[in-house]
Amino acid sequence: MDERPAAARGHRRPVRWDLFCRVVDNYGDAGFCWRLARQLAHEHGLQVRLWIDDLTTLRALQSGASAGSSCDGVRIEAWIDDDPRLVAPAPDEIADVVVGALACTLPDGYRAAMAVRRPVWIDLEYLSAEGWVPSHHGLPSPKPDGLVEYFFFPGFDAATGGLLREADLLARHDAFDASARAAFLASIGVALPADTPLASLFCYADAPAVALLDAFAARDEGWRVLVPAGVAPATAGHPVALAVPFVPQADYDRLLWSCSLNFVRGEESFVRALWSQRPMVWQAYRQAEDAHLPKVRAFVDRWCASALPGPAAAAALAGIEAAWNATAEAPPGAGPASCASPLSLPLSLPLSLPLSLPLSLPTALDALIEALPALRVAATRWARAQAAHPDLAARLVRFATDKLY
Ligand code: TRH
Repeated sequence: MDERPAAARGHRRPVRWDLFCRVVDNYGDAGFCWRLARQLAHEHGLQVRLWIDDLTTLRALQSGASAGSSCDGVRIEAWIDDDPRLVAPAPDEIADVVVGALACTLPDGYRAAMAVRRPVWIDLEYLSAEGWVPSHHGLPSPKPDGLVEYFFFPGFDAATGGLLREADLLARHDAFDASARAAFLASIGVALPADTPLASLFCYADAPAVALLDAFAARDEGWRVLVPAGVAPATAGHPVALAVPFVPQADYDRLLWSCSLNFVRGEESFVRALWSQRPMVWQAYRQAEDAHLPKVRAFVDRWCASALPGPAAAAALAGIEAAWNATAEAPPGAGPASCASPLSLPLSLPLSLPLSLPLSLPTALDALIEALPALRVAATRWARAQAAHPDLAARLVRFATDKLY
């Protein structure tokens, strides 16, 4: 492949980008789009409009975000169906690149005007570590009016769209020293001896959060678990829990870096936890018929195959992922927070834990804590190696430039 910049390859540069975001629920849609929009503006010098249908959710992540204003280099627009700029835009109001984030459907009027303007049109999909992703990434979907929509899949290897990562992320991580950590923790109201083992908890309402905190409490290291406001309300008052504010998105990395273990969920916090170089446990967004479990399995397999934590730590990660993502309807005989559907591991790994049997959450947590040193080394190895590859925003810009008509 010709690796020269687009201009050197004689391509014109797509400068105006429209990013459409429908907030289905939670924070992930807005969080992913906001991070991408800022990066396209900051690092690629693009003119980005973020059309979003739920500004309240965006404001939880970025204070001051309001419709019709510029924030952090991005023009924020309220996606309102009867906005004349969406109902009947002039062709030259259509951007050079139009991104329907997370498979959202574009507004009809805007979509009709695209037939004249002929922008690059990208359906930016959900992240998955599953094996089918590389063969679907970049596929065209030709339309009757001659436009082509391209599927762009985030992912974990070179044949996918990659993962979002700001250019300075690892440098900011490395500069986050003990005094920066103490200052950050103080800013969110955490005043504890510096050697207190800390975890953070971001999970869905159906996670066995109280059982997890009970399992931490049963250990003797004095673990404390930071629980952002609005997350796992049933843990309020638990002796291990420490209530902290739901921090702005720009501070969430610092929360992850302050802990030696992070529980995350969805896709956006999951990717940030991967870059945090700390061991983490992921709760996938639950789907009908347990369709999320193959995603968890694929992630564990892929991560262990590239991070190389060693067999015992890999087994510990698989065990906690299985226990934490188990469905509420456990099989007869299994405890409430046990592994209903054991996850597979790469066949090359000799297992040290009996993963064919359901693991209780306390057993899985004990094994995980034992494995933390190995997982931390592996997490750092994984992040350093991955950071050598272009991130999602860079791959997206390159992809769009190559597809210009
Ligand atoms: O909020 P989520 O559960 O979002 C989910 C997923 O994206 C899922 O795939 C999608 O289909 C569903 O929504 C509709 O989890 P996620 O993706 O981790 O997004 C959380 C965002 O919130 C992320 O940008 C980090 C941010 N965050 C903060 O900014 N401050 C905080 O204190 C916390 C806990 C999170």
